[in-house]
Amino acid sequence: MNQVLTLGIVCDGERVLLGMKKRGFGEGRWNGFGGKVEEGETLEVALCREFEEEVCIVPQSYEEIGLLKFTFDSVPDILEVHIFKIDEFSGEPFETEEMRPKWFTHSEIPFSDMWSDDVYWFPYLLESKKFEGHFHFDRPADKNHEGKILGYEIEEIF
Ligand code: 8OG
Repeated sequence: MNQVLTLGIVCDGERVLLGMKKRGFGEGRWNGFGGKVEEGETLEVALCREFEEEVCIVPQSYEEIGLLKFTFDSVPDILEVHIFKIDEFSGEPFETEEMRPKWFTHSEIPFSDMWSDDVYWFPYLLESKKFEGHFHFDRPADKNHEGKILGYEIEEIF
């Protein structure tokens, strides 16, 4: 079964807004904000709902800039993550039970404390280039183990 998720990164000039995941899947890592798209929701509605729940802001101006597919050895499921670049939002970023937000300049982005694939595709996002990518891992991530990238491809799309 394919699982569809959103992930939004707020970009404000030289800064990006990330959140430290405080609990659950991805705990202890910095990431953008997002999550599973629920039945009947559009990607945009799901994105805005997750932002409001996780960091108390609502995206106002955004575009889908990337599509990432994640596959795993011996698992038929594909994870499809739609990446949004957000240029404007309403409200003020606020810490919630799930996420602690923090602004990072481009040169400070903490890749060693992020998902291991992020270092490959963040440059496209930061340069506002549309992209598609596929990462194949040895296993799906769980709480204690992220899985190892066995292969990947990523390309700019026009
Ligand atoms: O609802 P939940 O917290 O489970 O959603 C997971 C979030 O993590 C969702 O926004 C999609 C995102 N995500 C993955 N895999 C990866 C990844 O490899 N890198 C990054 N940066 N985010 C990911 O599911």
